[in-house]
Amino acid sequence: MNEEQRSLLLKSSSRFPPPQGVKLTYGTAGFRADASILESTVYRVGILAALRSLKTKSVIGLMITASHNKVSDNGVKIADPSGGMLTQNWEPFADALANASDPEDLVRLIIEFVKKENIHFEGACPAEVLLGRDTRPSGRSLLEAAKQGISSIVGAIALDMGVLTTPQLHWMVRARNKGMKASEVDYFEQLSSSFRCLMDLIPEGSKINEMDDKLIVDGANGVGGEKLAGLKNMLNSPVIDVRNSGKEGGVLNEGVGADYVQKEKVVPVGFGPSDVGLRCASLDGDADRLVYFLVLPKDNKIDLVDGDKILSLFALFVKEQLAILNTNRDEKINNYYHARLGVVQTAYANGASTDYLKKQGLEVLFTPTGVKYLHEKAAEFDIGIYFEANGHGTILFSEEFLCWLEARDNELSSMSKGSEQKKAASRILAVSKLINQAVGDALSGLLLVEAILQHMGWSIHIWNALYQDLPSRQLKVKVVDRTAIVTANAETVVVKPPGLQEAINAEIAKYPQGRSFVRPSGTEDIIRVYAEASTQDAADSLGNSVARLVDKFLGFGSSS
Ligand code: 16G
Ligand code: MG
Repeated sequence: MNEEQRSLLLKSSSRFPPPQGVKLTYGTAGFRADASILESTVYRVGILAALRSLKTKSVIGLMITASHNKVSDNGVKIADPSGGMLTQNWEPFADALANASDPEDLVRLIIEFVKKENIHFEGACPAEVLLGRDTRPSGRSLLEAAKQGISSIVGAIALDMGVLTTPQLHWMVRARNKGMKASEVDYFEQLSSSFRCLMDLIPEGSKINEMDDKLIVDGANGVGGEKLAGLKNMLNSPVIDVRNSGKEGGVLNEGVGADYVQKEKVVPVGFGPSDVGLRCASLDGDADRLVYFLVLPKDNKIDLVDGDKILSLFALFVKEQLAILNTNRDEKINNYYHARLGVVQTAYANGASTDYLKKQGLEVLFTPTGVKYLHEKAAEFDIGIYFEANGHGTILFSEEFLCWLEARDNELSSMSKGSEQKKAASRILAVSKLINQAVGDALSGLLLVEAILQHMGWSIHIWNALYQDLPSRQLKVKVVDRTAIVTANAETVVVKPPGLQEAINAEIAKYPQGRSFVRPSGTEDIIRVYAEASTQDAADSLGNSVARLVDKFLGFGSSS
Protein backbone atom coordinates (compact mmCIF):
# COMPACT_ATOMS: atom_id res chain seq x y z
CA MET A 1 0.00 0.00 0.00
CA ASN A 2 1.48 3.33 -0.99
CA GLU A 3 1.69 6.38 1.25
CA GLU A 4 -1.17 8.24 -0.49
CA GLN A 5 -3.53 5.31 0.07
CA ARG A 6 -2.44 4.83 3.65
CA SER A 7 -2.90 8.44 4.65
CA LEU A 8 -6.26 8.62 2.85
CA LEU A 9 -7.51 5.68 4.90
CA LEU A 10 -6.11 7.03 8.18
CA LYS A 11 -7.65 10.44 7.59
CA SER A 12 -11.11 9.30 6.57
CA SER A 13 -11.40 6.57 9.21
CA SER A 14 -10.59 9.02 11.99
CA ARG A 15 -13.93 10.69 11.14
CA PHE A 16 -15.79 7.41 11.83
CA PRO A 17 -14.87 6.11 15.28
CA PRO A 18 -16.48 2.73 16.06
CA PRO A 19 -19.17 2.54 18.76
CA GLN A 20 -17.79 1.61 22.16
CA GLY A 21 -18.58 -1.71 23.80
CA VAL A 22 -20.43 -3.23 20.83
CA LYS A 23 -19.30 -6.25 18.88
CA LEU A 24 -20.83 -6.46 15.43
CA THR A 25 -21.03 -9.56 13.24
CA TYR A 26 -21.82 -9.94 9.57
CA GLY A 27 -24.74 -12.29 10.17
CA THR A 28 -27.11 -14.03 7.77
CA ALA A 29 -28.14 -10.68 6.37
CA GLY A 30 -25.12 -8.40 6.85
CA PHE A 31 -24.63 -6.04 9.78
CA ARG A 32 -27.76 -4.94 11.56
CA ALA A 33 -28.21 -2.72 14.62
CA ASP A 34 -29.79 0.46 15.91
CA ALA A 35 -29.13 3.00 13.15
CA SER A 36 -27.51 5.45 15.59
CA ILE A 37 -24.42 3.25 16.02
CA LEU A 38 -23.93 2.17 12.42
CA GLU A 39 -22.04 5.01 10.70
CA SER A 40 -18.60 3.61 11.32
CA THR A 41 -19.72 0.10 10.29
CA VAL A 42 -21.24 1.31 7.04
CA TYR A 43 -18.15 3.38 6.30
CA ARG A 44 -16.00 0.28 6.78
CA VAL A 45 -18.31 -1.86 4.64
CA GLY A 46 -17.79 0.80 1.95
CA ILE A 47 -14.06 0.01 2.10
CA LEU A 48 -14.81 -3.70 2.03
CA ALA A 49 -17.05 -3.32 -1.03
CA ALA A 50 -14.36 -1.38 -2.90
CA LEU A 51 -11.77 -4.07 -2.05
CA ARG A 52 -14.18 -6.78 -3.17
CA SER A 53 -14.63 -4.95 -6.47
CA LEU A 54 -10.84 -4.75 -6.95
CA LYS A 55 -10.47 -8.42 -6.12
CA THR A 56 -13.22 -9.62 -8.47
CA LYS A 57 -12.64 -6.94 -11.12
CA SER A 58 -16.42 -6.57 -11.16
CA VAL A 59 -19.15 -4.24 -10.00
CA ILE A 60 -20.20 -4.81 -6.37
CA GLY A 61 -23.41 -3.72 -4.57
CA LEU A 62 -23.86 -2.17 -1.16
CA MET A 63 -27.38 -2.07 0.24
CA ILE A 64 -28.48 -0.13 3.30
CA THR A 65 -31.54 -1.74 4.87
CA ALA A 66 -32.77 -3.52 7.96
CA SER A 67 -35.49 -5.37 6.06
CA HIS A 68 -38.40 -6.32 8.35
CA ASN A 69 -36.81 -4.87 11.50
CA LYS A 70 -38.12 -1.74 13.18
CA VAL A 71 -37.70 1.64 11.55
CA SER A 72 -35.06 2.84 14.04
CA ASP A 73 -32.77 -0.05 13.04
CA ASN A 74 -30.69 -0.14 9.95
CA GLY A 75 -28.15 -2.43 8.34
CA VAL A 76 -25.74 -2.94 5.50
CA LYS A 77 -24.92 -5.85 3.23
CA ILE A 78 -22.91 -6.53 0.14
CA ALA A 79 -23.96 -8.03 -3.19
CA ASP A 80 -21.27 -10.06 -4.95
CA PRO A 81 -20.65 -9.88 -8.72
CA SER A 82 -23.28 -12.56 -9.47
CA GLY A 83 -25.83 -10.44 -7.60
CA GLY A 84 -25.86 -13.00 -4.77
CA MET A 85 -24.72 -12.56 -1.19
CA LEU A 86 -21.13 -11.72 -0.23
CA THR A 87 -18.96 -14.85 -0.39
CA GLN A 88 -18.80 -16.53 3.01
CA ASN A 89 -14.97 -16.51 2.90
CA TRP A 90 -14.96 -12.76 3.32
CA GLU A 91 -17.35 -12.62 6.29
CA PRO A 92 -14.59 -12.98 8.92
CA PHE A 93 -12.77 -10.04 7.31
CA ALA A 94 -16.00 -8.02 7.39
CA ASP A 95 -16.26 -8.75 11.13
CA ALA A 96 -12.63 -7.83 11.75
CA LEU A 97 -12.96 -4.54 9.83
CA ALA A 98 -16.18 -3.56 11.59
CA ASN A 99 -14.64 -4.15 15.01
CA ALA A 100 -11.18 -2.62 14.43
CA SER A 101 -10.59 -0.35 17.40
CA ASP A 102 -8.84 2.62 15.75
CA PRO A 103 -7.58 3.88 12.37
CA GLU A 104 -4.11 2.29 12.77
CA ASP A 105 -5.67 -1.07 13.57
CA LEU A 106 -8.00 -0.73 10.60
CA VAL A 107 -5.16 0.06 8.18
CA ARG A 108 -3.08 -2.82 9.55
CA LEU A 109 -6.00 -5.24 8.95
CA ILE A 110 -6.50 -3.96 5.41
CA ILE A 111 -2.78 -4.30 4.57
CA GLU A 112 -2.74 -7.88 5.87
CA PHE A 113 -5.92 -8.84 4.04
CA VAL A 114 -4.98 -7.22 0.75
CA LYS A 115 -1.70 -9.14 0.84
CA LYS A 116 -3.40 -12.43 1.66
CA GLU A 117 -6.02 -12.00 -1.07
CA ASN A 118 -3.47 -10.64 -3.54
CA ILE A 119 -5.50 -7.52 -4.27
CA HIS A 120 -3.85 -4.87 -6.47
CA PHE A 121 -4.67 -1.29 -5.68
CA GLU A 122 -3.14 0.11 -8.83
CA GLY A 123 -4.84 -2.31 -11.24
CA ALA A 124 -6.09 -1.17 -14.63
CA CYS A 125 -9.69 -1.75 -13.56
CA PRO A 126 -10.95 0.70 -10.91
CA ALA A 127 -13.33 -0.40 -8.15
CA GLU A 128 -17.01 0.33 -8.75
CA VAL A 129 -19.76 0.01 -6.16
CA LEU A 130 -23.51 0.48 -6.71
CA LEU A 131 -25.30 1.87 -3.66
CA GLY A 132 -28.92 1.49 -2.67
CA ARG A 133 -31.00 2.19 0.42
CA ASP A 134 -34.52 1.52 1.61
CA THR A 135 -36.90 4.21 2.87
CA ARG A 136 -35.53 4.42 6.44
CA PRO A 137 -34.83 8.04 7.43
CA SER A 138 -31.34 7.03 8.66
CA GLY A 139 -30.49 5.69 5.18
CA ARG A 140 -29.42 9.05 3.77
CA SER A 141 -26.60 9.72 6.25
CA LEU A 142 -25.51 6.09 6.28
CA LEU A 143 -25.25 6.21 2.50
CA GLU A 144 -22.92 9.19 2.88
CA ALA A 145 -20.76 7.12 5.25
CA ALA A 146 -20.64 4.29 2.69
CA LYS A 147 -19.53 6.76 0.00
CA GLN A 148 -16.75 8.00 2.26
CA GLY A 149 -15.58 4.43 2.78
CA ILE A 150 -15.58 3.68 -0.94
CA SER A 151 -13.75 6.87 -1.84
CA SER A 152 -11.05 6.16 0.71
CA ILE A 153 -9.79 3.51 -1.72
CA VAL A 154 -7.90 5.40 -4.42
CA GLY A 155 -9.73 5.39 -7.75
CA ALA A 156 -12.88 3.66 -6.44
CA ILE A 157 -16.19 4.92 -7.77
CA ALA A 158 -19.50 4.92 -5.88
CA LEU A 159 -22.73 5.10 -7.90
CA ASP A 160 -25.79 6.09 -5.87
CA MET A 161 -28.78 4.24 -7.37
CA GLY A 162 -31.20 5.88 -4.92
CA VAL A 163 -34.02 4.36 -2.91
CA LEU A 164 -34.43 0.73 -4.03
CA THR A 165 -35.72 -2.62 -2.87
CA THR A 166 -32.88 -4.96 -1.88
CA PRO A 167 -33.57 -7.29 -4.84
CA GLN A 168 -33.49 -4.36 -7.28
CA LEU A 169 -29.94 -3.55 -6.23
CA HIS A 170 -28.88 -7.22 -6.49
CA TRP A 171 -30.51 -7.38 -9.93
CA MET A 172 -28.62 -4.28 -11.08
CA VAL A 173 -25.29 -5.69 -9.92
CA ARG A 174 -25.94 -8.95 -11.76
CA ALA A 175 -27.09 -7.16 -14.91
CA ARG A 176 -24.09 -4.79 -14.92
CA ASN A 177 -21.64 -7.67 -14.62
CA LYS A 178 -23.34 -9.50 -17.47
CA GLY A 179 -22.95 -6.41 -19.64
CA MET A 180 -26.71 -5.81 -19.69
CA LYS A 181 -28.67 -2.61 -19.19
CA ALA A 182 -29.09 -2.17 -15.47
CA SER A 183 -31.14 0.91 -14.56
CA GLU A 184 -34.38 0.86 -12.60
CA VAL A 185 -36.28 1.48 -15.83
CA ASP A 186 -34.60 -1.62 -17.33
CA TYR A 187 -35.62 -3.65 -14.28
CA PHE A 188 -39.28 -2.59 -14.61
CA GLU A 189 -39.14 -3.12 -18.36
CA GLN A 190 -37.83 -6.67 -17.99
CA LEU A 191 -40.37 -7.62 -15.32
CA SER A 192 -43.36 -6.14 -17.10
CA SER A 193 -42.49 -7.46 -20.56
CA SER A 194 -41.83 -11.03 -19.38
CA PHE A 195 -45.03 -10.90 -17.33
CA ARG A 196 -47.01 -9.78 -20.39
CA CYS A 197 -45.39 -12.56 -22.39
CA LEU A 198 -46.64 -15.14 -19.84
CA MET A 199 -50.10 -13.59 -19.87
CA ASP A 200 -50.22 -13.76 -23.67
CA LEU A 201 -49.50 -17.48 -23.45
CA ILE A 202 -52.33 -18.28 -21.04
CA PRO A 203 -54.32 -21.21 -22.41
CA GLU A 204 -57.79 -20.42 -23.76
CA GLY A 205 -60.47 -20.89 -21.19
CA SER A 206 -58.37 -20.60 -18.07
CA LYS A 207 -59.34 -17.01 -17.31
CA ILE A 208 -60.51 -16.61 -13.74
CA ASN A 209 -63.50 -14.54 -12.79
CA GLU A 210 -63.43 -10.81 -12.19
CA MET A 211 -63.45 -10.93 -8.41
CA ASP A 212 -60.44 -13.19 -8.49
CA ASP A 213 -58.67 -10.76 -10.76
CA LYS A 214 -58.19 -8.32 -7.88
CA LEU A 215 -55.10 -8.48 -5.70
CA ILE A 216 -54.58 -6.43 -2.53
CA VAL A 217 -50.99 -5.89 -1.47
CA ASP A 218 -49.63 -4.79 1.91
CA GLY A 219 -46.44 -2.84 1.18
CA ALA A 220 -45.18 -2.88 4.82
CA ASN A 221 -45.00 0.94 4.64
CA GLY A 222 -41.69 0.40 2.92
CA VAL A 223 -39.96 0.67 -0.40
CA GLY A 224 -41.79 -2.29 -1.99
CA GLY A 225 -45.22 -0.68 -1.93
CA GLU A 226 -43.87 2.44 -3.58
CA LYS A 227 -42.14 0.46 -6.33
CA LEU A 228 -45.14 -1.80 -6.91
CA ALA A 229 -47.31 1.26 -7.39
CA GLY A 230 -45.00 2.25 -10.27
CA LEU A 231 -44.77 -1.24 -11.74
CA LYS A 232 -48.52 -1.85 -11.80
CA ASN A 233 -48.96 1.11 -14.17
CA MET A 234 -47.02 -0.89 -16.75
CA LEU A 235 -49.46 -3.84 -16.54
CA ASN A 236 -53.02 -4.27 -17.80
CA SER A 237 -53.91 -6.87 -15.21
CA PRO A 238 -54.39 -7.92 -12.50
CA VAL A 239 -55.99 -5.02 -10.70
CA ILE A 240 -53.57 -4.31 -7.84
CA ASP A 241 -54.65 -2.30 -4.82
CA VAL A 242 -51.52 -1.28 -2.89
CA ARG A 243 -52.06 -0.53 0.80
CA ASN A 244 -49.47 0.49 3.40
CA SER A 245 -47.38 2.04 0.68
CA GLY A 246 -45.74 4.32 3.23
CA LYS A 247 -47.55 7.35 1.79
CA GLU A 248 -50.53 7.10 4.15
CA GLY A 249 -48.49 7.87 7.25
CA GLY A 250 -48.06 4.34 8.64
CA VAL A 251 -44.81 3.26 10.25
CA LEU A 252 -42.45 0.86 8.45
CA ASN A 253 -42.99 -2.76 9.57
CA GLU A 254 -45.28 -1.73 12.45
CA GLY A 255 -48.22 -4.12 12.41
CA VAL A 256 -47.63 -4.63 8.70
CA GLY A 257 -45.41 -6.59 6.32
CA ALA A 258 -44.63 -10.18 5.41
CA ASP A 259 -42.70 -10.96 8.57
CA TYR A 260 -45.52 -9.74 10.81
CA VAL A 261 -48.21 -11.53 8.82
CA GLN A 262 -46.25 -14.79 8.68
CA LYS A 263 -45.23 -14.85 12.33
CA GLU A 264 -48.40 -13.46 13.97
CA LYS A 265 -50.90 -14.97 11.52
CA VAL A 266 -53.17 -11.93 11.77
CA VAL A 267 -54.25 -9.31 9.21
CA PRO A 268 -51.90 -6.36 8.74
CA VAL A 269 -53.08 -2.82 9.55
CA GLY A 270 -55.37 -1.54 6.80
CA PHE A 271 -57.03 -4.91 6.16
CA GLY A 272 -60.30 -6.03 7.63
CA PRO A 273 -63.67 -7.73 7.24
CA SER A 274 -64.33 -6.20 3.82
CA ASP A 275 -61.36 -8.15 2.47
CA VAL A 276 -62.62 -11.57 3.55
CA GLY A 277 -62.07 -14.11 0.80
CA LEU A 278 -60.00 -11.82 -1.45
CA ARG A 279 -56.48 -12.57 -2.66
CA CYS A 280 -54.06 -10.62 -0.46
CA ALA A 281 -50.27 -10.47 -0.37
CA SER A 282 -47.71 -8.92 1.90
CA LEU A 283 -44.14 -7.71 1.20
CA ASP A 284 -41.48 -7.13 3.83
CA GLY A 285 -39.72 -3.81 4.47
CA ASP A 286 -37.15 -4.18 1.69
CA ALA A 287 -39.34 -6.36 -0.57
CA ASP A 288 -37.27 -9.53 -0.65
CA ARG A 289 -40.00 -11.58 1.03
CA LEU A 290 -43.50 -12.32 -0.17
CA VAL A 291 -46.39 -14.16 1.40
CA TYR A 292 -50.03 -14.39 0.35
CA PHE A 293 -52.97 -14.65 2.71
CA LEU A 294 -56.73 -14.86 2.97
CA VAL A 295 -58.61 -12.81 5.56
CA LEU A 296 -60.84 -15.04 7.68
CA PRO A 297 -64.26 -13.85 8.87
CA LYS A 298 -63.36 -13.83 12.57
CA ASP A 299 -60.87 -12.20 14.98
CA ASN A 300 -58.61 -10.66 12.32
CA LYS A 301 -57.22 -14.12 11.69
CA ILE A 302 -55.78 -15.17 8.34
CA ASP A 303 -55.11 -18.25 6.34
CA LEU A 304 -51.45 -17.93 5.44
CA VAL A 305 -50.22 -18.93 2.00
CA ASP A 306 -46.51 -18.94 2.73
CA GLY A 307 -43.20 -19.43 0.96
CA ASP A 308 -43.70 -23.20 0.92
CA LYS A 309 -46.92 -22.81 -1.07
CA ILE A 310 -45.31 -20.32 -3.44
CA LEU A 311 -42.53 -22.86 -3.95
CA SER A 312 -45.09 -25.59 -4.63
CA LEU A 313 -46.91 -23.44 -7.18
CA PHE A 314 -43.69 -22.54 -9.01
CA ALA A 315 -42.45 -26.14 -8.95
CA LEU A 316 -45.72 -27.49 -10.36
CA PHE A 317 -45.76 -24.98 -13.17
CA VAL A 318 -42.13 -25.46 -14.16
CA LYS A 319 -42.46 -29.24 -14.01
CA GLU A 320 -45.56 -29.13 -16.19
CA GLN A 321 -43.91 -26.90 -18.79
CA LEU A 322 -40.79 -29.07 -18.87
CA ALA A 323 -42.93 -32.13 -19.46
CA ILE A 324 -44.66 -30.43 -22.40
CA LEU A 325 -41.33 -29.32 -23.80
CA ASN A 326 -40.01 -32.86 -23.66
CA THR A 327 -42.96 -34.58 -25.35
CA ASN A 328 -42.16 -36.43 -28.60
CA ARG A 329 -38.60 -36.42 -27.50
CA ASP A 330 -35.96 -37.95 -29.62
CA GLU A 331 -32.70 -38.23 -27.81
CA LYS A 332 -30.80 -38.60 -31.04
CA ILE A 333 -31.56 -35.13 -32.29
CA ASN A 334 -31.10 -31.93 -30.38
CA ASN A 335 -34.70 -31.55 -29.22
CA TYR A 336 -34.21 -33.04 -25.81
CA TYR A 337 -32.31 -31.84 -22.77
CA HIS A 338 -32.54 -33.66 -19.51
CA ALA A 339 -32.95 -30.61 -17.27
CA ARG A 340 -32.37 -31.44 -13.60
CA LEU A 341 -35.11 -29.79 -11.59
CA GLY A 342 -34.64 -29.51 -7.83
CA VAL A 343 -36.32 -27.75 -4.93
CA VAL A 344 -34.57 -26.52 -1.81
CA GLN A 345 -36.15 -25.90 1.58
CA THR A 346 -35.06 -25.42 5.20
CA ALA A 347 -36.19 -27.26 8.32
CA TYR A 348 -38.86 -24.54 8.76
CA ALA A 349 -40.69 -25.80 5.69
CA ASN A 350 -43.96 -27.28 6.79
CA GLY A 351 -43.74 -31.09 6.71
CA ALA A 352 -46.93 -31.21 4.63
CA SER A 353 -45.23 -29.15 1.90
CA THR A 354 -42.24 -31.47 1.75
CA ASP A 355 -44.54 -34.51 1.52
CA TYR A 356 -46.51 -32.82 -1.23
CA LEU A 357 -43.42 -31.93 -3.26
CA LYS A 358 -41.99 -35.42 -2.95
CA LYS A 359 -45.31 -36.92 -4.04
CA GLN A 360 -45.09 -34.81 -7.18
CA GLY A 361 -41.86 -36.65 -7.92
CA LEU A 362 -39.65 -33.67 -7.19
CA GLU A 363 -36.16 -33.88 -5.73
CA VAL A 364 -36.24 -32.00 -2.40
CA LEU A 365 -33.07 -30.92 -0.59
CA PHE A 366 -32.51 -29.13 2.71
CA THR A 367 -29.99 -26.52 3.84
CA PRO A 368 -29.53 -24.47 7.00
CA THR A 369 -31.56 -21.27 7.38
CA GLY A 370 -30.31 -18.24 5.41
CA VAL A 371 -30.62 -17.33 1.79
CA LYS A 372 -26.93 -17.83 1.01
CA TYR A 373 -27.19 -21.56 1.78
CA LEU A 374 -30.39 -22.18 -0.17
CA HIS A 375 -29.16 -20.19 -3.14
CA GLU A 376 -25.90 -22.11 -3.32
CA LYS A 377 -27.71 -25.45 -3.26
CA ALA A 378 -30.31 -24.42 -5.85
CA ALA A 379 -27.51 -23.34 -8.18
CA GLU A 380 -26.45 -27.00 -8.48
CA PHE A 381 -29.50 -27.75 -10.65
CA ASP A 382 -30.45 -26.75 -14.20
CA ILE A 383 -33.58 -25.34 -12.63
CA GLY A 384 -33.29 -24.87 -8.86
CA ILE A 385 -36.26 -23.49 -6.97
CA TYR A 386 -35.71 -22.43 -3.39
CA PHE A 387 -37.93 -20.86 -0.75
CA GLU A 388 -37.91 -20.27 2.95
CA ALA A 389 -41.30 -20.57 4.61
CA ASN A 390 -40.96 -16.86 5.47
CA GLY A 391 -41.36 -15.99 1.79
CA HIS A 392 -37.80 -15.49 0.58
CA GLY A 393 -37.02 -17.47 -2.53
CA THR A 394 -36.49 -17.57 -6.26
CA ILE A 395 -35.74 -19.80 -9.24
CA LEU A 396 -32.25 -20.26 -10.67
CA PHE A 397 -31.50 -21.46 -14.20
CA SER A 398 -28.17 -22.83 -15.36
CA GLU A 399 -26.50 -21.00 -18.25
CA GLU A 400 -26.20 -24.28 -20.12
CA PHE A 401 -29.92 -25.00 -19.92
CA LEU A 402 -30.92 -21.46 -20.89
CA CYS A 403 -28.58 -21.57 -23.85
CA TRP A 404 -30.15 -24.81 -25.04
CA LEU A 405 -33.66 -23.46 -24.37
CA GLU A 406 -33.07 -20.32 -26.43
CA ALA A 407 -31.81 -22.35 -29.34
CA ARG A 408 -34.74 -24.75 -29.01
CA ASP A 409 -37.21 -21.88 -28.81
CA ASN A 410 -35.82 -20.43 -32.05
CA GLU A 411 -35.94 -23.78 -33.71
CA LEU A 412 -39.55 -24.32 -32.65
CA SER A 413 -40.50 -20.84 -33.89
CA SER A 414 -39.48 -21.78 -37.38
CA MET A 415 -40.72 -25.39 -37.30
CA SER A 416 -43.87 -25.51 -35.31
CA LYS A 417 -45.09 -22.05 -34.44
CA GLY A 418 -48.15 -22.17 -32.22
CA SER A 419 -47.38 -25.70 -31.01
CA GLU A 420 -47.68 -26.60 -27.35
CA GLN A 421 -43.94 -27.24 -27.23
CA LYS A 422 -43.13 -23.81 -28.58
CA LYS A 423 -45.42 -22.25 -25.99
CA ALA A 424 -43.80 -24.22 -23.17
CA ALA A 425 -40.33 -23.13 -24.30
CA SER A 426 -41.44 -19.50 -24.44
CA ARG A 427 -43.06 -19.74 -21.02
CA ILE A 428 -39.94 -21.13 -19.35
CA LEU A 429 -37.84 -18.46 -21.03
CA ALA A 430 -40.24 -15.77 -19.82
CA VAL A 431 -40.04 -17.17 -16.27
CA SER A 432 -36.24 -16.97 -16.41
CA LYS A 433 -36.53 -13.28 -17.26
CA LEU A 434 -39.36 -12.43 -14.89
CA ILE A 435 -37.91 -14.08 -11.83
CA ASN A 436 -34.97 -12.30 -10.20
CA GLN A 437 -32.15 -14.81 -10.41
CA ALA A 438 -29.87 -12.72 -8.21
CA VAL A 439 -31.96 -13.09 -5.05
CA GLY A 440 -35.54 -13.58 -3.82
CA ASP A 441 -37.64 -10.65 -5.01
CA ALA A 442 -41.17 -10.02 -3.76
CA LEU A 443 -42.14 -7.96 -6.82
CA SER A 444 -41.01 -10.44 -9.45
CA GLY A 445 -42.26 -13.35 -7.30
CA LEU A 446 -45.66 -11.70 -7.03
CA LEU A 447 -45.95 -11.27 -10.79
CA LEU A 448 -44.98 -14.91 -11.32
CA VAL A 449 -47.59 -16.11 -8.81
CA GLU A 450 -50.20 -13.97 -10.54
CA ALA A 451 -49.27 -15.29 -13.99
CA ILE A 452 -49.32 -18.92 -12.85
CA LEU A 453 -52.68 -18.58 -11.08
CA GLN A 454 -54.11 -17.11 -14.29
CA HIS A 455 -52.50 -19.89 -16.32
CA MET A 456 -53.98 -22.60 -14.12
CA GLY A 457 -57.29 -20.78 -13.81
CA TRP A 458 -56.92 -21.07 -10.05
CA SER A 459 -58.28 -18.85 -7.31
CA ILE A 460 -56.15 -18.40 -4.17
CA HIS A 461 -58.52 -20.91 -2.50
CA ILE A 462 -57.66 -23.66 -4.97
CA TRP A 463 -53.96 -22.86 -4.67
CA ASN A 464 -54.15 -22.89 -0.88
CA ALA A 465 -55.84 -26.27 -0.96
CA LEU A 466 -52.90 -27.99 -2.73
CA TYR A 467 -52.11 -29.41 0.70
CA GLN A 468 -53.05 -28.58 4.26
CA ASP A 469 -50.26 -27.30 6.53
CA LEU A 470 -49.54 -29.30 9.65
CA PRO A 471 -50.16 -27.18 12.75
CA SER A 472 -46.90 -25.66 14.02
CA ARG A 473 -45.54 -23.51 16.81
CA GLN A 474 -42.44 -21.34 17.02
CA LEU A 475 -40.96 -20.19 20.32
CA LYS A 476 -37.90 -18.26 21.47
CA VAL A 477 -35.78 -19.14 24.49
CA LYS A 478 -33.28 -16.79 26.11
CA VAL A 479 -30.12 -18.62 27.09
CA VAL A 480 -26.74 -17.78 28.61
CA ASP A 481 -24.81 -18.43 25.41
CA ARG A 482 -26.65 -19.31 22.22
CA THR A 483 -23.42 -20.50 20.52
CA ALA A 484 -23.47 -23.45 22.94
CA ILE A 485 -25.96 -25.09 20.59
CA VAL A 486 -24.31 -26.66 17.57
CA THR A 487 -26.49 -28.33 14.94
CA ALA A 488 -25.98 -30.65 11.97
CA ASN A 489 -28.01 -32.05 9.04
CA ALA A 490 -29.44 -28.70 7.97
CA GLU A 491 -30.15 -27.75 11.59
CA THR A 492 -32.37 -30.75 12.23
CA VAL A 493 -30.08 -32.40 14.80
CA VAL A 494 -28.38 -30.93 17.86
CA VAL A 495 -24.82 -32.24 18.26
CA LYS A 496 -23.95 -30.03 21.23
CA PRO A 497 -24.63 -29.94 24.15
CA PRO A 498 -24.61 -33.72 24.54
CA GLY A 499 -27.90 -35.28 25.56
CA LEU A 500 -30.17 -32.50 24.31
CA GLN A 501 -31.08 -34.21 21.02
CA GLU A 502 -31.92 -37.47 22.80
CA ALA A 503 -34.20 -35.57 25.17
CA ILE A 504 -35.88 -33.81 22.22
CA ASN A 505 -36.34 -37.15 20.44
CA ALA A 506 -38.08 -38.58 23.51
CA GLU A 507 -40.57 -35.66 23.42
CA ILE A 508 -41.18 -35.94 19.67
CA ALA A 509 -41.98 -39.65 20.04
CA LYS A 510 -45.02 -38.74 22.15
CA TYR A 511 -46.82 -36.96 19.28
CA PRO A 512 -48.31 -38.30 16.03
CA GLN A 513 -46.58 -36.60 13.07
CA GLY A 514 -44.40 -34.83 15.63
CA ARG A 515 -41.30 -32.96 14.46
CA SER A 516 -39.23 -30.43 16.35
CA PHE A 517 -35.82 -28.81 16.10
CA VAL A 518 -33.89 -26.03 17.83
CA ARG A 519 -31.25 -23.65 16.47
CA PRO A 520 -29.48 -20.50 17.55
CA SER A 521 -30.95 -17.45 15.76
CA GLY A 522 -28.59 -15.67 13.40
CA THR A 523 -30.27 -12.33 13.97
CA GLU A 524 -31.28 -12.28 17.65
CA ASP A 525 -29.59 -13.39 20.85
CA ILE A 526 -31.95 -16.33 21.39
CA ILE A 527 -32.56 -20.00 20.59
CA ARG A 528 -35.48 -20.69 18.27
CA VAL A 529 -37.72 -23.70 18.81
CA TYR A 530 -39.88 -25.15 16.04
CA ALA A 531 -42.49 -27.84 16.59
CA GLU A 532 -45.15 -29.38 14.40
CA ALA A 533 -47.67 -32.13 15.02
CA SER A 534 -51.08 -33.37 13.91
CA THR A 535 -53.09 -30.87 15.99
CA GLN A 536 -52.44 -27.30 17.17
CA ASP A 537 -52.62 -28.38 20.80
CA ALA A 538 -50.06 -31.09 20.19
CA ALA A 539 -47.74 -28.71 18.32
CA ASP A 540 -48.03 -26.17 21.17
CA SER A 541 -47.40 -28.80 23.77
CA LEU A 542 -44.40 -30.27 21.91
CA GLY A 543 -42.97 -26.76 21.39
CA ASN A 544 -43.34 -25.92 25.06
CA SER A 545 -41.71 -29.15 26.18
CA VAL A 546 -38.75 -28.66 23.87
CA ALA A 547 -38.40 -25.02 24.98
CA ARG A 548 -38.28 -26.24 28.58
CA LEU A 549 -35.54 -28.70 27.63
CA VAL A 550 -33.49 -25.93 26.02
CA ASP A 551 -33.93 -23.87 29.16
CA LYS A 552 -32.93 -26.79 31.33
CA PHE A 553 -29.75 -27.46 29.34
CA LEU A 554 -28.73 -23.87 28.58
CA GLY A 555 -30.99 -21.37 30.31
CA PHE A 556 -30.04 -19.04 33.12
CA GLY A 557 -30.86 -21.66 35.72
CA SER A 558 -28.60 -24.22 34.04
CA SER A 559 -25.31 -22.52 34.92
CA SER A 560 -25.99 -22.18 38.64
C1 16G B 1 -32.28 -13.41 7.73
C2 16G B 1 -32.11 -14.19 6.44
C3 16G B 1 -33.28 -15.11 6.24
C4 16G B 1 -33.46 -16.01 7.43
C5 16G B 1 -33.52 -15.21 8.71
C6 16G B 1 -33.43 -16.14 9.89
C7 16G B 1 -31.15 -13.42 4.35
C8 16G B 1 -31.20 -12.40 3.28
N1 16G B 1 -32.06 -13.28 5.31
O1 16G B 1 -33.38 -12.57 7.66
O2 16G B 1 -33.02 -15.88 5.10
O3 16G B 1 -34.62 -16.76 7.33
O4 16G B 1 -32.40 -14.33 8.77
O5 16G B 1 -33.37 -15.41 11.05
O6 16G B 1 -30.34 -14.34 4.35
P1 16G B 1 -33.00 -16.11 12.42
O7 16G B 1 -31.61 -16.70 12.24
O8 16G B 1 -33.08 -15.04 13.43
O9 16G B 1 -34.01 -17.17 12.63
MG1 MG C 1 -36.14 -8.51 3.76
